[in-house]
Amino acid sequence: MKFVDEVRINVAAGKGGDGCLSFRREKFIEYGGPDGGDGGDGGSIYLTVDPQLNTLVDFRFQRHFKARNGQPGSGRDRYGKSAEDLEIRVPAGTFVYDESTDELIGELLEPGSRLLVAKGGRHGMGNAYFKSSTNRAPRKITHGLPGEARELRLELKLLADVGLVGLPNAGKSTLISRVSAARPKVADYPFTTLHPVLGVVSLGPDRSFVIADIPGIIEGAAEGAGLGLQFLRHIERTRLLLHVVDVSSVDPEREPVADIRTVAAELKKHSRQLATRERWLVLNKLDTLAPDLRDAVVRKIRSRLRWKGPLFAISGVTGEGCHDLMLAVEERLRAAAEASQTGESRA
Ligand SMILES: Nc1nc2c(ncn2[C@@H]2O[C@H](COP(=O)(O)OP(=O)(O)OP(=O)(O)O)[C@@H](O)[C@H]2O)c(=O)[nH]1
Ligand SMILES: [Mg+2]
Repeated sequence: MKFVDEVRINVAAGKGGDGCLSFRREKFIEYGGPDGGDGGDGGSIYLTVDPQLNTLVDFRFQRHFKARNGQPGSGRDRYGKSAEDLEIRVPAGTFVYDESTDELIGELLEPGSRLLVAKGGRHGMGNAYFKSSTNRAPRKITHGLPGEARELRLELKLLADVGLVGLPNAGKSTLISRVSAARPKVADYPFTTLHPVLGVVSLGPDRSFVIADIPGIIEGAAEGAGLGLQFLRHIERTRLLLHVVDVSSVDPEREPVADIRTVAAELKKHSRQLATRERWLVLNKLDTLAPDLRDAVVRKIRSRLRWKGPLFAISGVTGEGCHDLMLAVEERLRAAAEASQTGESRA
């Protein structure tokens, strides 16, 4: 069971620009004084919180970060330009460790937090700097210093955005394996999943969310039947539930509808909070139905339940409909996050 998202990244700050060795050369001035300027500072690297992010998966696409070097100084007392600092965006709740020493460098808990992780090298001095009353023509300069470089380990304690609920064998673990890197055990007997498993669904940079696979729920679970409802606390803080339903071999006249009601009733017994949480129906194992029957089965379930909410028909085994479902989930989560943000800023 892994509740922690973890990545290793390399950061290298920029080197300071060297000081310049130069003397004024102008017509009619024979011994011009030193005019070599100082270099610029190398860019530093900071981590900052981006409230839109909720996982570290984007670091799978990019692991190496390098800030620019400072420019060297030049003649005529011109300073080199300092390099801009580099900001790396991470989700709130990220803990930052130095990988080689295991030292906790800092934590980024709230929007606005900023942490220096690699300091840029200091600039070198040009020879103009070393001019003095005793040395009017110094040939001395200093070099810019190297920037700090290190390997960081970022850790984020994951909170699930989406919870999978359903009867045992409905195909919850199959679905999470299909859409994320999580690999819970899948088997054709009930209660294969004994502990919640989290997976990160990544649809591209800045478009990811966390999904939780939990054990199946059966009738009487609130009273302790099966594995009980204890594990539901793991999905208490999700925004959305995907209710996975097996529509395969069972009699389409009645079973899926009864199954759906059973799970809904148990959720209600557990907490009002979960019972009223936004819940989408995911009719699974579509591949087992003859193509010309599928529409009818889906329509029948919808009408018998008088279901007004979102409903998807998928196959976790063939993958049919899974990507579209994830896209819709991501869109919904994004809209919810934006709505709560504007709500907050108005408050
Ligand atoms: N044909 C077909 N079989 C599926 C599909 N999804 C899951 N299965 C099968 O259904 C059985 C149960 O799948 P799981 O993913 O373990 O179900 P679960 O909901 O996680 O079950 P528990 O962990 O016991 O609650 C396995 O034999 C799967 O191969 C599907 O889309 N089509
Ligand atoms: Mg399972």
